[in-house]
Amino acid sequence: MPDRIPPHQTVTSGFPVLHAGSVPRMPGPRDWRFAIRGLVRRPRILTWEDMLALPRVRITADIHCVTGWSKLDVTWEGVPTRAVHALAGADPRACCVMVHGANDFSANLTLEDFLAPGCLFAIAVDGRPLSPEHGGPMRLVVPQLYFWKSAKWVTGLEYLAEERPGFWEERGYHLHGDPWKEERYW
Ligand SMILES: Nc1nc2c(c(=O)[nH]1)N[C@H]1C(S)=C(S)[C@@H](COP(=O)(O)O)O[C@H]1N2
Ligand SMILES: [Mo]
Repeated sequence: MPDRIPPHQTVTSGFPVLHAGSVPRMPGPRDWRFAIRGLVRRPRILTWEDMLALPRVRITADIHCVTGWSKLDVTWEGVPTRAVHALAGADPRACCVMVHGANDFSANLTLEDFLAPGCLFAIAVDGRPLSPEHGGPMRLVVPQLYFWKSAKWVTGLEYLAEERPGFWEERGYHLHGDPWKEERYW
């Protein structure tokens, strides 16, 4: 499958757990919140109920981690990023988003990448609810980029007029992160 595995990646059958810091204790369904702010016409705070009322999709995609492992055919279920985006009414000046996660995590994305087909806020993987280690109750999944962009334990979304580096990007990871171009570090 030479066309399927990006350069210098090795396929694994396991599902490694990787993140900075420790697994946060996330609020339960009654207290969980997701803030949409920045350059939007309708800033808002979504509850878990609000999120679950949005459309759902299921996608199957490959994971490529910048540390060199790839995992093929992972099925994710959740809310398409486009559905969340539609709620906010982005200002035309917004080019980018910062996706925020617990423990001050963040990942920057252009709107084009954030809204690419297959991008979703996942609540389940391979038919089971997301475990806390893998970002439960909800994580972002951006299948076309290295997996560090797929923020776990999401808490919100910020629309920006200029791209700004997120957590790993500030620590030397590439601003974009295309595995096919090996945009690993900069
Ligand atoms: N909140 C948060 N999300 C994060 C990270 C992190 O440190 N904090 N690390 C990223 C990195 S570097 C990787 S490789 C993937 C790992 O996801 P997994 O533990 O489900 O395999 O999560 C990404 N999302
Ligand atoms: Mo990573």
